[in-house]
Amino acid sequence: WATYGYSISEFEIWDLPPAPPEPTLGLVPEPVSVEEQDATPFTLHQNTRIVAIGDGAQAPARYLADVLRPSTGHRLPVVGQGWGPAPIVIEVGPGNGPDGHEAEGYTLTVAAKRVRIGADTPNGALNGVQTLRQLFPQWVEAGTVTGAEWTVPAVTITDYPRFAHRGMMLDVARSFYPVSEVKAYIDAAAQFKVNRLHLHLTDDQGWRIAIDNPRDNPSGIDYGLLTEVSGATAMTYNGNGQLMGTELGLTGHYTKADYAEIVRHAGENGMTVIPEIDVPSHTNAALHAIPQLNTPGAQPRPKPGEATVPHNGTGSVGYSSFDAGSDVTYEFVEHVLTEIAEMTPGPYLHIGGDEAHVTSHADYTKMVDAFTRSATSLGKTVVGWNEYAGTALPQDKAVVQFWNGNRAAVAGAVRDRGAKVILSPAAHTYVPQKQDLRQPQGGTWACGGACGLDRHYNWDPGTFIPNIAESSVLGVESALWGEFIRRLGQAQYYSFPRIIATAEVGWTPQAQRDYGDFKTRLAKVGGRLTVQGTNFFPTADVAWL
Ligand code: TNX
Repeated sequence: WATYGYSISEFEIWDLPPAPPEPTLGLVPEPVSVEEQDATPFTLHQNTRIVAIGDGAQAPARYLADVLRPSTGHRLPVVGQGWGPAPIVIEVGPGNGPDGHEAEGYTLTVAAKRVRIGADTPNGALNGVQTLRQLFPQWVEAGTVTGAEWTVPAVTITDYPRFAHRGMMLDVARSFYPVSEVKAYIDAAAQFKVNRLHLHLTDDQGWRIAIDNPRDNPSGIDYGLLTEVSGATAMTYNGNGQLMGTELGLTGHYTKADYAEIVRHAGENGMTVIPEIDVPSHTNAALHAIPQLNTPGAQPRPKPGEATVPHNGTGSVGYSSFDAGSDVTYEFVEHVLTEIAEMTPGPYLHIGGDEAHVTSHADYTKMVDAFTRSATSLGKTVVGWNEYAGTALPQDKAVVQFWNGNRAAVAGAVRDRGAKVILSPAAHTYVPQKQDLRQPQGGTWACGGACGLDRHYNWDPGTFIPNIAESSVLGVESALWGEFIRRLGQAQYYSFPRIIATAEVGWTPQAQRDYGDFKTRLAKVGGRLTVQGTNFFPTADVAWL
């Protein structure tokens, strides 16, 4: 065969049908322990009941019913004790979940005549619900009644997360996402047990959250201008010349009721909302809207009333700064953080602190220290990007979110200040970095080329920052920045399936993780995403079913 210049084996590979997929339950993230039983599967029937036992079992039970009803067409009543034949039982309360993993652990047993989810907490039970959901045929994700046989294989599962924080960040500042799109983004990620929603609410190009005026308002600031002026702006064009701005309706803001609705919907999906007010840089939108924030003599940039932001409508960063020498800066940030703290039930306040390229180090430290004190005195745990790691963080009460740069400084904050760490390393979690060079938008700086699914999967959060204990790592977070990406469909096309990899990185024990195995399970998940209408990039090295 040497004469023909190719080998027979190569030739044969082209002629063979694709290898049959390996049998897999298709569970993602991979649970800690799964035992498949050689037994009769459970079948969901027209008269199956969902039995909720214990305080807090109602919500996960209703969540399951909401998932199963549209496609099965069954009534699936959620009832209390006293069940009929072959029920699905969800039991919440002390001793029902795996010991030592009370916060989010669960057990799931499926037998011919009974399904049982046991957990200590409602969020643990919800995790069990998400696993059970993946054990149904993919048609369960359909929005209309579908004639499938609703069987679930007999299994015994014990499961809990490696890390408490499995987050996703959505940049709603560069381009606005209406509440309905935020909810859909939540829904798609929640099925993979993502449990934190970090909202990047403010940046140079827009201010997305309503702030009321305080009673005591020394500088006479009209906080309503934040959303009136800078809720009406957005990025105009991205670095690739793609239209991003007002013309596409990508402006807007959340009223307090909108924000409360996002918090409620997130909570229903087991997610805590982490609001970010990015200061002291990334503040052009605030400077634009509030004249008093500008250094005396300086022009508010750009002028109020302009529909888009001509000053740097593209993607550059770090060109704006608050004035460290002005009292208005501190008065403003204190009030904004007070309002955000009031409307946020979760324990965190994110103050940004990234890329202050035009702020002197002294000014940066002075401002960030004051903002940290404000957040802390409001009873919240302050979070900031890793640039703030060297500032006066409160002892044992601060969180540093790493994205790029100095890992030793993060280790220093852990050692000296007892800080905890969220990991969003750009090469492993940044959604707007292209996952394949065929993706038209997005950047390539983090990986010197595409940041493929393998890059998002193959890393260990436990050892990523040298010289810190794994117990100092809260977890991982995927980050969807908005300079290239806008609207739900595109957001999903760039985040999926890599966000699923991040979910597994945060959940599954390191020793159990294997990229090849992940891809086999993910191939099956692709069908579910398609049926439910979640957009995703069909990664080339996954044999999508
Ligand atoms: C840096 S990552 C930023 C963002 C950009 C992102 C992507 C971080 C903390 N700040 O302002 O959107 O790069 O270009």
